[in-house]
Amino acid sequence: FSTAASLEVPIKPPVKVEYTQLFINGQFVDAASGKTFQTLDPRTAEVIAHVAEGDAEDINRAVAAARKAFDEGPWPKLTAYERQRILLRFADLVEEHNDEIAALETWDNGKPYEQAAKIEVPMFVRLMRYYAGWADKIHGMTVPADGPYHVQTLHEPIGVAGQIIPWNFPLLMYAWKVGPALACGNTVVLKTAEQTPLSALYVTKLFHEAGLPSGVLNIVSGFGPTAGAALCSHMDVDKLAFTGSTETGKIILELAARSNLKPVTLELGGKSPFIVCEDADVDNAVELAHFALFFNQGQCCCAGSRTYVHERVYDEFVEKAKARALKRSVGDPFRQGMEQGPQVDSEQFEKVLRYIRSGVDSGATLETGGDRFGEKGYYIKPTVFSNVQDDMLIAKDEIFGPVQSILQYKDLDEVIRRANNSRYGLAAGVFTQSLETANTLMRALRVGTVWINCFDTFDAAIPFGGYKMSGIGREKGEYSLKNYLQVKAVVTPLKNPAW
Ligand code: TXE
Repeated sequence: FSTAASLEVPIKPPVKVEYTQLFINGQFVDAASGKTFQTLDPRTAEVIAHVAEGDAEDINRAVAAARKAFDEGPWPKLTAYERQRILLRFADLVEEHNDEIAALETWDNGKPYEQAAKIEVPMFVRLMRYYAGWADKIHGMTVPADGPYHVQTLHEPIGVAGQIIPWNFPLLMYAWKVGPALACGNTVVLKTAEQTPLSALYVTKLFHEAGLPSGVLNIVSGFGPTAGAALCSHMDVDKLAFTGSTETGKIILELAARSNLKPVTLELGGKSPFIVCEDADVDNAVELAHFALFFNQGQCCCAGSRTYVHERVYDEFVEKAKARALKRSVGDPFRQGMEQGPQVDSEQFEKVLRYIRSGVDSGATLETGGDRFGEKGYYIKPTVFSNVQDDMLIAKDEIFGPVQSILQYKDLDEVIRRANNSRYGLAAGVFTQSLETANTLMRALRVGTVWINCFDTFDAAIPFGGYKMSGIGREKGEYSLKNYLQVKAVVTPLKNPAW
């Protein structure tokens, strides 16, 4: 790993924090309670800014603004082309401010600046342009019904969407949620994660510079049990979308059911298998499996966190996976060439270290890592376990950190059974040169995404979501629009009835 000494003097982020208030009805405002909370720099645990802390009263204000913008216009009443142009202008503005936005994201979250600047902000722009493209292509159908009737369907926006996002990809989660909701003509109240409130406020200001009318998109920073729960229980919210833990997903579904039965889409945790087949080129498999797990400090819902390796290549794979982890550059995420920064906060940091201890205690072999990196902040050494068994906690639970668990298998039927034996079903990776093996696995795995000889390929058009306890519904792609549209059937007799 890169030297811990380099962490002592953190690089000054090339951006200032300009916006820390809530954004309601087109304006930055303080929380009704006047309260604020601290957002911390995960490199040092020092305060970056004090951010307005929204709670139920602010959610009420935000929902009222979104309701008015939906019921009285202008948003759903604009032509689809006008909405599209605003989304496109917004994408252009974000592109112009790429580097400041990336710096805010890195500062608040700890992810490598190069990743934020070269992958995530450009992907945000791509997603917004993708959804802008849909805005004027949403239409219903004519339906051939029995009898003398003309039958058509209208695809209408649902209304006010409540959206709750996590901290691992604050900007991309914003784009996945806000993009389809607004393209379909809904209005939105978005609650950001308490760990990472800053980038959403910055881009929402740009959205209004691009011409977004007041009240259409409202941002409430704050905590889950207060602001988040109030949004989920609100009787005037017509739809919920959530990304986060499976535990919180259950609470959200319950709050929706107990209030007004609003429909809910959930994108939850995972424990994705990455299957290295016996014919695999080991060097390439090691590199891809490493990326599949360690990307974004291991804080990905779809991380390839159960690395199943065929017994024929197992020993070689373990040795090379360890060598690759030892080479991973860990350090200040603003430094060039860093592959890994700190975990997002002390809670996640402690959680990952607890799982590492549990791996050791349950008898897995700690090949490398296993401890914090440096003295300050939330850095963790890239960690590799071999000899992991399916019943160990590190093979069952979502660790959400830089901890690779390698398991051995003998044949395809066995690995299919073991890979599917999970409460999760978000994604899977398959590494093989055999088309037949790829096709067998692709059909047998009960997951929402199968990446064959690739991983984390996230195009705007590719749907994403989970089987089983990894979620309900799909985001991105055409499938995501369904979450934000109602279907109205309209039946008209062909002639005026005789009465
Ligand atoms: O998640 P929470 P946390 C997993 C990952 C991680 C674990 C815990 O394993 O270690 O979850 O992370 C809001 N009503 N993922 O505690 O609680 C909260 O404010 C309404 C996987 O951060 O699910 C935040 O905005 N909202 C994941 C959001 O939910 C509530 C990404 C996520 O927080 C709420 C993040 C409540 N009662 C964590 N309680 C993924 N799928 O990518 C919390 N929130």
